[in-house]
Formats: sequence, structure tokens, C-alpha cells
Amino acid sequence: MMKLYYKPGACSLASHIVLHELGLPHGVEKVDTAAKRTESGQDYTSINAKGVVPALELDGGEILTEGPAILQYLADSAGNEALAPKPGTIERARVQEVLNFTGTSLHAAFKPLFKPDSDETVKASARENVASNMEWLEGLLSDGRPFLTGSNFTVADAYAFVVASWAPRVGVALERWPNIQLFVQRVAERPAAAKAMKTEGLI
Ligand SMILES: N[C@@H](CCC(=O)N[C@@H](CS)C(=O)NCC(=O)O)C(=O)O
Repeated sequence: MMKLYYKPGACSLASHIVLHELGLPHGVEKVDTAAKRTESGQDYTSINAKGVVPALELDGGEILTEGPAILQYLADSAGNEALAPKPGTIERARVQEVLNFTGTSLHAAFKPLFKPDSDETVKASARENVASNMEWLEGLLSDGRPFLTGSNFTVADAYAFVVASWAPRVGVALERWPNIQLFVQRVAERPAAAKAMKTEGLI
């Protein structure tokens, strides 16, 4: 059985949601990323040398890291073309566009806000950076589509949902972006998201 290494509410929640969306049997193990220890006492750096979550242990014991790679692998290997359209199509490229934006721009913009040693000037500029990245997501949703690439929930929505949900915790109110606010609620109401959040102790 696959096993997901996670930290409650971290970007690993996206992989956790997708495991439930696909109905795949899986175990989970919580990681203390500061202490680099897993819940069962393993040295986490022996599982993922980068020391960050997520990491997914596959059925054969192989470890896969990097959220966007895990998300696409899960959907592709399950043959779920709603969650991840066929590689080589423009629909898949749109999913990758949002995944890459979420990882390299939006998620990256939050990082100084989670560092205990960031001073207020750094945090203020990080909040502005988060806000300007939110604008692009708000724009995607402005034509009334329910999800970021259209009418289907995809793996990119799982990741963007998790990252956008961090905003209120770091002093960036989501009310400024009504479409994102509705999107976050819409995803949170999906049974798979609720199951994953419940397991992580978030709801
Ligand atoms: N490039 C990695 C980044 C993963 C990452 O930033 N993980 C964060 C949580 S969202 C983490 O484990 N940070 C270490 C910590 O929180 O101590 C990916 O996309 O999977």
C-alpha cells in the first residue's frame, strides 16, 4: 500500500486530497519537518533527503517527492483523465501551467511568512507578493468557471486550494478575491478534501 508523508495543512495536503479523489488505498505518516522525524520515529532525511513534505512511498517501496510530480503520477497511473488530462494535450498543459505557477510563484511567495526569523519588512513585502499572485488565479476564475482550468476539478485545483487557504493564516484576507474565496469553499466541500482534512486534524 502507498504511504504519504505529510505535515498537517502543508502542501502535502494536495496529494492527500488526490489519494482520496482517486479512492486509492493508502497509509499516512505525520512528519515533524523541524526535527526531521516521522511519527514512528524514523529519520525523515533517510526518506526524503530534502527534508520537506510531501513524499510518497509507492507500492514497490520507491519514494517519489515534489508535489506536482506526485499529483500527476497518481492521476496518470490511475488513468483518471478528469484529474489530469492526457499528456500532450493543451488541457494537460493548462493543468501544468497552474501547477507550476502554484509551486514556483504562489507557494514561493508564502515562504518568508512561514519563517520564524523573517522581520516585518520582509513579511510585508511577502504579503504583497502573495496578493499579486492571487490576482492571476482570481482572473482565471473571473469567467465563472468553477475550477482553475475549467469545469473539471483537476490536480492543479488541489494544490492551488491548499496554498490559497494559507492566506488568512498569514494576514492576507481572501475577501479581496471573491472568486478565489468561492473556489476555496467549493474545494473544501468535496468529500475527498473533507476526508483528508479530517485525517490531518484540520477540521
Ligand atoms: N518543492 C517541494 C516543496 C515542498 C515544501 O515546501 N514543503 C513544505 C511544506 S508546504 C515543507 O515541508 N517545509 C518544511 C517545513 O515546514 O519545515 C514540493 O513541491 O513538493
